[in-house]
Amino acid sequence: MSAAGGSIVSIGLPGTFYKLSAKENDKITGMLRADGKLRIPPGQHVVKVLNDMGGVKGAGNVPSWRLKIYGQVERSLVLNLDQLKSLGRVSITCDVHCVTGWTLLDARWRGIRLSNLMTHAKVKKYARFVIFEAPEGYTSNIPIREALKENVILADNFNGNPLPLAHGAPIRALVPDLYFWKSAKWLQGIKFTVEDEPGYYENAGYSNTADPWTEDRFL
Ligand SMILES: Nc1nc2c(c(=O)[nH]1)N[C@H]1C(S)=C(S)[C@@H](COP(=O)(O)O)O[C@H]1N2
Ligand SMILES: [Mo]
Repeated sequence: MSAAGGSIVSIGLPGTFYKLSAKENDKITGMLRADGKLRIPPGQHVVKVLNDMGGVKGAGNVPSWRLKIYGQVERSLVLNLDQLKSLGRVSITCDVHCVTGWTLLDARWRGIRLSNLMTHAKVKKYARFVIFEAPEGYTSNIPIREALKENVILADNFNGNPLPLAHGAPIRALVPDLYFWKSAKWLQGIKFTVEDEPGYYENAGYSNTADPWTEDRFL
């Protein structure tokens, strides 16, 4: 499969996958992150561009876009894009890992920290899960402890440009340390719950916990 300058790998999903050469990949394999985890989780290979993995799109950055925050919160919110951004934006650089096997290193994102929004909405102490809601019933679920991590944001900007429609404009969830299906594109709502609510992929045979470092891919 390897060729000079990288090989092209099709995995039966939209897009073409420009893989690093084996030599380039080897250089990174074995490197550790600041938290001691492997830079490339087991069974993953590095790609050079963020692939468009499809999904049912929202309307993009239109004036009528709103984000609804509800469930186990003291203060339910319906925010437009300016209101959401006015909570304060951060820049993060992170790696993302798709369960189909690709890893994109050093992706640069800007957005609003989910923990910041949670403070603003006064999430109740007994809430345990966050449910991301997207068009046509696509949802994904993460535990509150994951949601509170500094690298979990609602992203509006990717590599210095407004988030493209294909990647979830105007806002997508970004949960870098779980498989990428948890990072719901075209975000419309965030619901806080006591009980877990497995989402689209979690109900389709994928793992609920989705930890790339234990290859926690399937149920
Ligand atoms: N709303 C929505 N979000 C989604 C999906 C989807 O189908 N719909 N696919 C998920 C999957 S499986 C992956 S791997 C990533 C892909 O994001 P990308 O297309 O920006 O690479 O988005 C996730 N978020
Ligand atoms: Mo995916």
